[in-house]
Amino acid sequence: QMMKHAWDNYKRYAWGLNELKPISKQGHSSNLFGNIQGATIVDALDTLYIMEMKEEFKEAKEWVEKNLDFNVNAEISVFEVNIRFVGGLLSAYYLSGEEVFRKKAVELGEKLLPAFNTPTGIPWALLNIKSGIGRNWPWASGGSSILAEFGTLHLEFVHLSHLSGNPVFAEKVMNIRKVLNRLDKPEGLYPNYLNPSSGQWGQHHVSIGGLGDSFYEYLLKAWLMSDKSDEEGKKMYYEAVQAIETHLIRKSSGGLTYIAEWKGGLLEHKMGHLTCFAGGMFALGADGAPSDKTGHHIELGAEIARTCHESYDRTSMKLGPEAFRFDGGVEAIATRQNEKYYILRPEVIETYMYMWRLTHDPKYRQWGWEAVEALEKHCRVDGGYSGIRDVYNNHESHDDVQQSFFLSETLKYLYLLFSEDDLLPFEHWVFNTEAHPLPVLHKDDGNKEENQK
Ligand code: DMJ
Repeated sequence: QMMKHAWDNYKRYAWGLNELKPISKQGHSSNLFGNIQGATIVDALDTLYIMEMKEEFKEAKEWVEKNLDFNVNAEISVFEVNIRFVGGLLSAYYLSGEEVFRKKAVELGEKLLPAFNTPTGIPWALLNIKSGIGRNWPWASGGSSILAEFGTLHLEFVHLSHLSGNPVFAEKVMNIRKVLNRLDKPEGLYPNYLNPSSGQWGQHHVSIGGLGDSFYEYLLKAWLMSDKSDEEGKKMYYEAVQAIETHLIRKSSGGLTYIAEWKGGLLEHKMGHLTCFAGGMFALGADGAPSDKTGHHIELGAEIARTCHESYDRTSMKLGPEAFRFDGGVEAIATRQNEKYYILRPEVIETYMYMWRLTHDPKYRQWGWEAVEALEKHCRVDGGYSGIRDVYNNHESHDDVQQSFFLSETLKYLYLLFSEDDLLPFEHWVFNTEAHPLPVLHKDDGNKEENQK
């Protein structure tokens, strides 16, 4: 019903546009997608499919067939378009088998290729998909590309090669690894900034939240998606986690485990909402950890889940802030006004879903239900769902945006949290960072296809 409310209102007030403004009841355009349109439709396709909302899926598919157009003069974020559009189309294809989604995914993948035309092959952050000219965010350290952006293309690009028969996509992302493996890493950590021309790190800032997060997620998932044959991805993941544990993970005096940020060797005792995905990641990776560490990685996941739940529980609205701190006498609380907002993000619920699947401890469903109640009470409005400006206030000030990831991630992870484990089982599916499920490429898949021919 939550999905229906979000979808129906998007359809009523913003159909074909990127996102919905649920208070002003009109479309919302974000410059992340240039003038590519329909972000909510593409992001929501697989959620509609999984929830068996057949009519809605059909109308979404028809829109994609008739209107999704990449021949536009648009400067886009390579990362955002990849995780939401390429990822959304790939999942829709694998779930439904409808050829249109495969075709559109490959077409869009080809449009993204000029982003890799840099001296090192580390892609630009921004690309004009008509001219093929790329550049980086003007705010990024010394013209650098961002770790979480160029490090979050791997899963989708491996599938693009698999589905198109063209190795170029996989080659591009394998080269990113090669560049990273040639570089010295400070204390074994990966800085968030890398210059695509010189191939050198920018500022030595390290984060498992914004600017770093999904790079680590994709190392683990690349290994899982390869049916555990990508040994390089596996090694890079477990070595990175080791360095994160040593240098970034700390325990507060009140006993809460958190992941701090690292700035040139100094710790900032702050954890972002985005960082909360790491609980699920640690638990998902527990199985592949050295045998004496399996329980430890699950435990780490459980501790991060608990800390992130506290960040929700310590607000008036029971929804978590964008960032919370462990200094100046506070624990798991936002202290700065500009960190008190909640924009319908999924990461905490994502971690509950992984923890539930991997432990079946009922508290994760209880915590998920608390989030449902809070969303219904504070974010649901007549025209859809809106983010909140200050979760510590007793009165809602809505930000008037229904983010597309609310439909692709937050609602999907909630649905999975309350479903049986055999809906998208982990042995066969990995979720991209926008919660789009991609099938594990089993080692004998190639032979199977050969045999079928
Ligand atoms: C989503 O687009 C993805 O989850 C991404 O990895 C991080 N930010 C948003 C959700 O918060």
